[in-house]
Amino acid sequence: MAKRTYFTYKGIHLPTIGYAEETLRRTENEFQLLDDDMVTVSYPKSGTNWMLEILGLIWHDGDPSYVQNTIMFERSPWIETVDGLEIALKYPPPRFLTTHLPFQLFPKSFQHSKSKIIYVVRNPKDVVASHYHFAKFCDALEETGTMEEFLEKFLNGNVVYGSWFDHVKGWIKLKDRPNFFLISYEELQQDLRGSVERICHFLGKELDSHQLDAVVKNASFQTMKDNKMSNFSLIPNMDHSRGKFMRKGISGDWKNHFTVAQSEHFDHIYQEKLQGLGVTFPWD
Ligand code: PPS
Repeated sequence: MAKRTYFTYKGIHLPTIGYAEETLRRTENEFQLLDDDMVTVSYPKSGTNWMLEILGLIWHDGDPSYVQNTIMFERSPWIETVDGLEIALKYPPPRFLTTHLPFQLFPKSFQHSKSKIIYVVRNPKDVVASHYHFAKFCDALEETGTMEEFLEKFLNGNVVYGSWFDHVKGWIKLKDRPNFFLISYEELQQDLRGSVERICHFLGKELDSHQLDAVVKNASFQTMKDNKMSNFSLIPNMDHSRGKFMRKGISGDWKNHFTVAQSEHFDHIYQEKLQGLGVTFPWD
């Protein structure tokens, strides 16, 4: 296997596999967002693909055949990746798009568009645990080292897509805009049906109670785990014998990985960095 490396674009680390400076430049400066675009935005490992499954199901009235027959990066391409940008450019509107980009690298055309943003956020400690395991088998990601070493890198923003704190702070600034919808992984877990109803409302899509039930059933962890179009088993550059993308799908797994001292250190930095954010998350 080739040595895993990142390059840096405007201060943000990104994998050399699947990404290129020229694509990032085009995405930021040339890509035209359309008023009817629906963009899922998240920091990696926050429940992005869960949201894509939910959106694909909502858009097809709960019928799972679309998400079972179309791979997730075709359903909702990542606009900052080399292949994703090309798919997005050929996508007939209305488009579902995805990105992990921090706000400052998002397409500038957003300023003049009414495109809808769904921002998915997750307890950063669970993001750490999820990334730590994902990096063991995803060849695009750098080796994490020990949990202690990875934690320091994460807290310093020295990881892929940069600082979690800056990502959240950058995007949360949009929280009062009518085309911005904030939802957490934890809310999806606590009340998936209610969350789906809220997402439908935001998208202006009405579903009857049977259709809602079908979305909830088909977006469950187990159903997604069995869906090869969503469970990453068809994605290249991954050694699936070393781990699974659909790993645990729970909240609080960080407790199995952090020491008490690591958790306290994390809390200290978290409070310092997110002071005055004006938003309370389910894990706060
Ligand atoms: S990525 O690689 O950045 O796009 O990953 P992302 O999709 O953002 O996040 C992956 C984590 O989401 C979990 N997941 C789910 N949890 C509950 N229910 C469903 N349906 C679901 N689908 C995905 C997935 O298991 C990863 O979390 P961990 O903690 O590693 O299990």
